[in-house]
Amino acid sequence: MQDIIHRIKSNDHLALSRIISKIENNDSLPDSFFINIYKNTFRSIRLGITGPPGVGKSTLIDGLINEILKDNSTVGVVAIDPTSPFSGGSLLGDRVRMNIHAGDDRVFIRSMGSRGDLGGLSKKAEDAGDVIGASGKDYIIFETVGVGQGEIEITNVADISVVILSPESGDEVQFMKAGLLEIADMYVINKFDRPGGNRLYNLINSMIEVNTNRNGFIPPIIKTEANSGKGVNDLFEELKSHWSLMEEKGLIQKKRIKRYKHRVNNLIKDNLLKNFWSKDKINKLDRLTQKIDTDKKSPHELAKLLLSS
Ligand SMILES: Nc1nc2c(ncn2[C@@H]2O[C@H](COP(=O)(O)OP(=O)(O)OP(=O)(O)O)[C@@H](O)[C@H]2O)c(=O)[nH]1
Ligand SMILES: [Mg+2]
Repeated sequence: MQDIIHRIKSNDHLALSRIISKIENNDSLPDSFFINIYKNTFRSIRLGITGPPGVGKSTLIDGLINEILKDNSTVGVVAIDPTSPFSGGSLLGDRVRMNIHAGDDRVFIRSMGSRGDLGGLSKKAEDAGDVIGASGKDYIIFETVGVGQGEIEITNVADISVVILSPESGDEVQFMKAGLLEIADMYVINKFDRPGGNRLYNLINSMIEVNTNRNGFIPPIIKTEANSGKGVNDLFEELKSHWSLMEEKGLIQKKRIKRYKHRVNNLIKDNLLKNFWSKDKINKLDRLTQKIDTDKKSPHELAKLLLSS
């Protein structure tokens, strides 16, 4: 373990990949691993990029990677696919990107599938973020397809959440209803070359106004054409200044504390549950649930019984 920790801290991408596979597969890593790397994890800026399928998230992230490199910084990308039970290491598009940057120790790209467990995915993403952070990357970008509640939770792993929409996605209102309006620190209208960009801009603008963002400032809206690269530099500059502004107002710290508490809470929950379910209790649950038809015992009663046994 000491060896792999050392390799991660020296930015060995193979070691990063190995450990992230373990995280993805639910192979338990000792607490000492996370304790050991923690001090190296929090200098990275964590960006969440969320939006409907096909809106141009990956293309935009490619552009951001170039901007980050031009800025003499380094980056790790985690593409999270909640729809795929497992990624096998990479999604098709991401594999292409990985090849482009293969051998470049400034860029680490990785996909993660859900293994059918959306709830656990944000924990995995957060752990993977820590591993990448420990390698010393300046930025960590999480790409997630956002349509439902589970995905929104994933966006909570970021310091800044960017919501991407496009004029052609057509489901932008639906999408906003799903709660993304509450989490967006910034909006991007990608595919601005397509008709309807201005209409979408006005729509988002009016929705932001009625919602007056919880932290007293209005999320910017950036227009991009990711496949030609237009606007990508504006987006990067805006991200940097938004980061400074949020940090100055203590909002990054606030988010990080919230995330920290959430993680502690989940770790305690996992730990308590693991200790709770002894063989005896599992057997007891199996036995008692055989007779639910005749016993008519409510789940509440059964839970109480197990808790007190
Ligand atoms: N016209 C136009 N097409 C774009 C633009 N940006 C991306 N595309 C195209 O849109 C398609 C989807 O782009 P991706 O970057 O894969 O989109 P995504 O949001 O990552 O997709 P998923 O990860 O599958 O949800 C590709 O064919 C891109 O070339 C743009 O600004 N304008
Ligand atoms: Mg993508």
